[in-house]
Formats: sequence, structure tokens, C-alpha cells
Amino acid sequence: MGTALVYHEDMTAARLLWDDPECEIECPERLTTALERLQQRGLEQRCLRLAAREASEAELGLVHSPEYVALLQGTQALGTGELQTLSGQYDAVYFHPSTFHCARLAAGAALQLVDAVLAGAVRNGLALVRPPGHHSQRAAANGFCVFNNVAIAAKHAQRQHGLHRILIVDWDVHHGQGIQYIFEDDPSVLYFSWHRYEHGRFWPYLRESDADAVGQGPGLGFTVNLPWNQVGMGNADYVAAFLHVLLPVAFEFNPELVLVSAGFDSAIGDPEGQMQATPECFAHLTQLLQMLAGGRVCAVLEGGYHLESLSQSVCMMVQALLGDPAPPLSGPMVPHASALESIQSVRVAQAPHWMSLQQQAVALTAPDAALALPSDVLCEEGSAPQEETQAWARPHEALAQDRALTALGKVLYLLDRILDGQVSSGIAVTPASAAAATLDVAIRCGLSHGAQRLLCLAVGQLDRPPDLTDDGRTLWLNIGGKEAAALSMFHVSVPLPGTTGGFLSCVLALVLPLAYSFQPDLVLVALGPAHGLRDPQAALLAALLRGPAGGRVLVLVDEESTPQLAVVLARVLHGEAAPSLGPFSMASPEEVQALMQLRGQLEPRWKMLQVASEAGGPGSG
Ligand code: Q9C
Ligand code: ZN
Repeated sequence: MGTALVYHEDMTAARLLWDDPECEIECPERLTTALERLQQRGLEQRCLRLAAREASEAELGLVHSPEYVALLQGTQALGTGELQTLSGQYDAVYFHPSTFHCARLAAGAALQLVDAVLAGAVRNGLALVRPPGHHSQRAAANGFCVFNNVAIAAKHAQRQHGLHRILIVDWDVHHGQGIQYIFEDDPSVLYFSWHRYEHGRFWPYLRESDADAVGQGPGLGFTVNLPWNQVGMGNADYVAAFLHVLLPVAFEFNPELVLVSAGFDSAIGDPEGQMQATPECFAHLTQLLQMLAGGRVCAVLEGGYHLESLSQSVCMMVQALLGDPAPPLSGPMVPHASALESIQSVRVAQAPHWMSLQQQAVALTAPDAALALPSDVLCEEGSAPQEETQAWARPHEALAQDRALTALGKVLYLLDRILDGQVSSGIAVTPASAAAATLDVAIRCGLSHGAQRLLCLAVGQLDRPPDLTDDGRTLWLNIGGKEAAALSMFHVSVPLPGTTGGFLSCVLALVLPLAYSFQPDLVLVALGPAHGLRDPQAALLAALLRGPAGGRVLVLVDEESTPQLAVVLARVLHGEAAPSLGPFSMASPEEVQALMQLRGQLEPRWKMLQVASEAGGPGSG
């Protein structure tokens, strides 16, 4: 299933007709440059191209008042002076005779994308539109936005497709207060926004952009605001916000559809945002969102004013939507203290509304989503030369049998192909009796064949190879150990969680932060005998671990696993959507305790584990 790209050239028609330094950045070149870059990189050609249609009056009416729509309709016939006067009645807005047409196309593009995804014609997609939408309100244009494209698409998905849970992720650098107002009392739409805030000193200067605005009435907890109080936020801050705020809440919410208010003014170089996140970061964020809602992600362009940065970020997002591995993130993966303060303040504000952010345990369930069964398998055939395989196997009694040796040959072959970049990932089946020995050889071989840092995630009863050196090149993480223990910064063990909440916390609050901090160039996942993970859990784990290692993941599966496991693993490693984990059950007190203890021990070295700044903000510790 593919990726849609919705666009219409007419959306380049609107432009600023007078002098206004605040508005001139919202220009037609934003679209043409991004589209050209998608074509240059061959990405546009890999998408299903859809020509945008205009939203109907009734569709605009899902969000906007009839008077406001009529007013906009009237702008088509106005002269420049009248347009300028009318524009002056709104904050940071300009109108052009083509604005009404463009804005109807922008909303229509979002609708077409949602229809294509919910009809199953594509799995996901991006609508490249202008004017943007997330600041626009029921009867007001605001911040370059005329109609609220994403809000209209969400209402449409509810009304026309009967959806009950929609997640809106607004990663534009400005607060989408328009979306917040439209859904603030609606528990069926979860709105997440991070935004430059600077304690209220940044546009649009709203008290309700702060972390303590959490929604109203039945919508309490369904507005999640993460204010950035300093500029300069980068890759580590954005990934930390996803791991420690958005994803725990989103997995618990269990959306049927993810809409992204995809503004790229939160990327490096943008004059509005002044942030530092590189374009690659948006590939990672996109990949993480694809773990939700069966991968049904509909992104709609919002802001983004640095043409080069915008184009690169758009390409990164489309690449990730297409399922390509995300390039590794550059720079130190250490969140800023100010970011951690913000993250902690949202967690505190939202804790009353989300089990996944709480520390006390009560088992509850949330509705399920269907698991689509996999159909195609990624199959890597081949074997390392026999002499080489035998040489690696020699020290291990468990590898003496032919069957074990044959399996090892395949593992070594895959490992080499991954390390020299011919394939990005692979799966190999290992005999139960040889699991530990095969893993031992795979680690040594990986390190001697070019991996600088190797993350080994051993699931089940797999002992750490006894003479593995603790030199910082291998991070050994065992899930399914007897107890939670960090024997060193590179040797961590945690019991297998028994609840979905415990599993998700383990992955989001421990495994991924460690992995993103360590920045491995290869990940080995070994699902040992009786590993105890359910197939969707194993698939989610493998899918998520593509992120920190540039997609270089080798999974060793015990032969006693179900045949479906290899199939679902092959699919997710190929970039397909991860299956649903099923009903959410809260982590047990023991599981929470184990994670807290490990986090305490490991945080000094692995900074992505932090959820509060070291100085200790309110409610930390
Ligand atoms: N220097 C969008 O990104 N100007 N709208 C703020 C602060 C208004 C942004 C001035 C920015 C509107 C969709
Ligand atoms: Zn913006």
C-alpha cells in the first residue's frame, strides 16, 4: 500500500500584494520549491499523485460559520486596497483575489487525502497546500491561515467515515490554537502541539498555549500542549518529546487515524522557529507516528519558511511515509534542560488524565483495533563461505551440529550484507539450542566487520556472552531477565513486562531512549527460546529499533516461534505499519518500579532517558 501526494498548482496563485514584512514569508515558492525537490529526489514519482479538489461549502461549514465563508467568497472581487483593509482586521493575515480558491483547494486536498487513506487506496500521504490552516478559527483568519484544513479533515473523518478516535499531531513551531479551540471539549479528537512559547512572549502570546491547558469538560486531557520556553530545540528534544509525552498518551488513546499538522518552521534555519532540529528528524518523527493507527498517517503542510530547510524536511517526511529507513540523527542526543522542564510540566499536567503517565497501577482496558494479516515476506537467501562460518563456530560446542552451522552461515551472510549497505535489515531463524552461541558470534562478527557501536537486544533467557568486553562498543540489553539490573552502563537487564502498558513503558521509556542515546550503527534483536513476547509486541519493537540505527536491524528468531512472526517482522522491517498491540492495560507497580530504578541508574550516562531536568523542576524525582 502506497503513499499519496495531494497537490494543485493553483495553490501557488495567492501572494502578498503590498509591503508587509510579517507576511511576506508565506510565499508561493514554498510549494514550488518543495515539489521540485521531491521530483529531483525521485520521491514524487514513487507516490500516488492526486490533484486537489475544492472543499464544498458544506465541508467548510463543518468548522466555519456561514458568514465567514461568505465573507471569504466575497474577497474574490475585491481590489488591492480593499483586500489590504480587510486583511488588517485579522492578526498576521493577507488576502489575494485567489485566496478563496486556494484555501478551498487546501481544505479539499486534506479531505481527499483522508478519503484515500480511509478507503484503503493508500496507507498514508501528504497534502502540500497553502494557505496553511491550524491558526484559523470558526469565524476568523489568523497567522496566514484561512480555513482550518486539518480540523475540517478531522470533522469529515468523524462524519463521513464514522471514526471515533483521531489523533492530531501539530509539529509546526507555532501553537495551532485554531485546532485547539475547535476540539477542546471533544474527547474523540486528541490534539497534541509543541510550540515556541518563551513563557508567553512568543506569537500568538496566548495563556492557553501553556502545558496546563488540557481541554475542557468531556475533552479534559485531550488537548496536550508542550510549550518550548527557549529557542534552539533540536533532534534530542523532539525525539524526547515523542518518547516521553506524545507516544505514551497516543498508544493509550489508540487512534484510528493520525492527522499531522506538518509545519516545518520547527526545523533548523527557519526564521520564525529559530530551532535546531535537522530535516532527518522529521523522518524519525514520521516513522514513530506510523506505529499508530495501523500506519494511517495523513500529513497536511502548515508553516515552513526557509525554502531549503522546508524542502529537505518535506523530502524526509515523504521518504519515511514510503517506508524507507530514516537516516541517523546527527549531533549529541542530549535534551536541553529547558526542554526537560517543559516535558516534565506536561507530564504533570496530563498525569490525571492518562494512565501511561501515572505511577500508581489500576488495570483498565481501552478499545482494540484490528490486526491486518501480513501477506508478503522479505526473504534473504545466501550463506557465508563454509570455512569462514566454521572458523567463527569453532569455539562453540552448541554450533557443532550441521543445522546450527547452516543457520549461522545465513546469519553471517545477512550481517555482512547489512554492514556493507546492500540490504538494510534481515531476519534469520536459529535453532533453540544454538541461540546464545549464534548471538555471540553475530556480535563479534558485527564488531569486527565494521560496526562501531552495536546494540544487542536479547529477549528471553539469553545470557550475555561471558567474555564480551565492556568497552562501550556493545550495549547489551536483556528483556526477560530475572530482575531489573544495570551491571554496567552497557549491561542492562529488565524482566519481561506482562501488561501492554508495561511493555510500552519499557520500550518508550527505556529501550528507545537508550538506543537513541547510544546511536548504534547496527541493532541485533535476538528473540531467544521462550522469549514471551507476543507477535505484535516483537514487531513493534523491531519496527521502532529501525529508527536509532539507520534501519540496520538484524533479527534472530528462535525456530520455535510462530511462522507468522517472521512474516510480520519482515513486513515491519520493510517499512510497513506495525500491528496493533490490542487493549491497553496499565503497567503493574512492579513494572513501574523496575523502570524507575533502571532509569535512575542509567540516566547519568544515557541522557535520552531523562524526563525531568537534573536541577529538579516541580514534581520531579
Ligand atoms: N515573529 C504558520 O506558521 N507572525 N503561521 C509571528 C513573530 C505570524 C505563522 C511574528 C506567524 C504565523 C502557519
Ligand atoms: Zn508555524
